[in-house]
Amino acid sequence: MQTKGLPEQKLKEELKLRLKGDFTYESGRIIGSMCTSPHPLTRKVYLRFLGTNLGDTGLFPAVAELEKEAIRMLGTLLSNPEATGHILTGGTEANLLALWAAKKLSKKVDCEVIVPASAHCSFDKAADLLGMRIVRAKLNDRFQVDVAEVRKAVSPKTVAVVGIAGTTGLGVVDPIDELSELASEEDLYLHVDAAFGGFVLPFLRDLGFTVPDFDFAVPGVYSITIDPHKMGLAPIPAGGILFRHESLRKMVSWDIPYLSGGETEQATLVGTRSGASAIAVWTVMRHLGREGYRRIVKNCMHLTLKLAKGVQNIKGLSIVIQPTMNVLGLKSDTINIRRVAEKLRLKKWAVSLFPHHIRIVVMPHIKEQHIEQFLEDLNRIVDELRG
Ligand code: 0PR
Repeated sequence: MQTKGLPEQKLKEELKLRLKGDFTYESGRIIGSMCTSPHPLTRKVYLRFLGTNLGDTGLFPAVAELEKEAIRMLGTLLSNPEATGHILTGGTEANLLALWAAKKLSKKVDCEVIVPASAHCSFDKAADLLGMRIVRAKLNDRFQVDVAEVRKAVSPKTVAVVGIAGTTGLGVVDPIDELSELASEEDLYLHVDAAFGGFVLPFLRDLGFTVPDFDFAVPGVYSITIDPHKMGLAPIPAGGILFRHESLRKMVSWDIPYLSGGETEQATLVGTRSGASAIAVWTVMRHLGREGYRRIVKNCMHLTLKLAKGVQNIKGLSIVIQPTMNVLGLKSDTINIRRVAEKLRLKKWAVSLFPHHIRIVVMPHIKEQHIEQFLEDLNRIVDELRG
């Protein structure tokens, strides 16, 4: 840090210059990310309440009440208005809290969690931190977790099973009802990671798509991750954890007696946390309503299907699986998909690369013309590589 401070104008100019090379959502070039441009209204409320702290709820009881209401809205969306939980830093923290609650509930020290092979790396981080062994169960040919494999993996040390509603790589939904049956039989905690799918599946169902039960409507589900900073259009950071019963949330709750607002409790990994996130989630959900999200999801799905069709018309390229939501996998049996991704990146398309496929996520900032430009470039690149 220099001794003398710099004036606002100079810093603004410097920031503009320093950051101008980064990608922006508005350009449509971020086509492999699960985040998007926050809804314009959330920008205003976020800034307005930036200093509020949900780590000291005695000082901000009204913000805490809004967080409860936001959780109630999320719970209602996921078939359980009685669910309790918090707005967190993201899906990583939510998945960590779920496994933490499962471990504490089981009272086991030496324990295991079974996750699908497709599970997000946040489960590896959580298991490592919590001293749990993570067991990855194989997928079936539809890229869902194979429930027979999960059954085989159950041991006396197993405390929890995880199902995913919208996998990171392909947006696939695991058979949550079958996992629930298994978990109930074996008396295991079932957590559903709907970080991405939670803000997509209920609206797809409204639109007439066939959506299997994946939420609290399935009786064995103990907790769900749902991230407003993905398809919820809330600013980063805004993840969400929902527990079926308050008693589960209490598993990860700590009494903090000394704060300036008086005695409080924290059931999040972080202590100090901005109330602006919860306020932004509350605001955007009330502003868009079910109808607003339905419209957004309809458009994303329309463009995803258009892209899927376009890809299938390119010789040498195919889709990994018919998309269930606005996530699409691109693969090739004849050309190296890594080379395709490299060339797309050289053309400034920020795609996401998995071991055997390119992942495209058609978020709300992606418009029709972006899909058309992308398909044009993709066509040209595949042509070149085919030689
Ligand atoms: N669960 C699932 C199913 C996820 O896909 C992710 C992240 C998480 C949990 C963890 O969420 P947080 O990152 O909020 O902790 N999925 C994306 C991914 O890793 C996140 C992402 C976001 C990727 C923005 C790229 C990007 O630009 O692929």
